[in-house]
Amino acid sequence: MMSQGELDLGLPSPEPRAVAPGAWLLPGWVRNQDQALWSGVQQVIAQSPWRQMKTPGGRSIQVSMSSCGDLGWISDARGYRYSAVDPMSQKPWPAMPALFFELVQRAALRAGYLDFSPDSCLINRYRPGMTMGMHQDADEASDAHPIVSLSLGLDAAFRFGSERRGGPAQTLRLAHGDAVVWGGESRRCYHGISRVYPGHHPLLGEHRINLTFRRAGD
Ligand code: MD3
Ligand code: FE
Repeated sequence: MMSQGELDLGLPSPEPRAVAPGAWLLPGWVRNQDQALWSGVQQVIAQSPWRQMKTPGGRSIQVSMSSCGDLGWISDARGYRYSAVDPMSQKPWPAMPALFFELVQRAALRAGYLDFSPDSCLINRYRPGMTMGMHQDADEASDAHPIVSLSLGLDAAFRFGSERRGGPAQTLRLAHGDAVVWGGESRRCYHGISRVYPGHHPLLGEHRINLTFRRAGD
């Protein structure tokens, strides 16, 4: 029985699968909320549209991006950083939908991270053929907090290595509805997307969408 006032998110509670020290895969964690998540993404995109940002070196990033929450990750000629305003509109990013926060905080809790409160959600959109090169996430104020990622749509091959560039790496296939919590020792490991599998997803069509939640500010 649910107690009064409790929200039934219909969550499956899969056993977390250890993928690296401090990192946990929660298979299908958000599969039952996929439509609500997608409508949340569309609401964000209505205010802060998909865009292809430029690297500091002037190349166009293939993956289309947007953000919600207090801080959004941006890249331009001046570098990589978090910004409180969307450079396209000069206005604050859309608020993070309460459902996003809830699902992700619960995922972190399930993986053993007790007080994760993300202030940033980067939304990445891939098509088959797009990749994201191996990199570290190092633009956040502190690495004490985990990062939580949610995958929707087409499957992807996710590569993760060690804290050293070019060290040994493993591949994890991420599917629609999967959550991954990256904390502790895994927080600074190199990672990237080596492949998005072609196909047609009933909700997302020819796309993979990844939502990455971080505590970027203090
Ligand atoms: C492991 N995005 O936006 S999410 C990124 O699927 C990014 O769009 C990928 O890497 C994507 O920076 C991967 C999973 C992820 C995110 C951050 C991590 C894994 C991580 C940070 C440290 C270790
Ligand atoms: Fe990353």
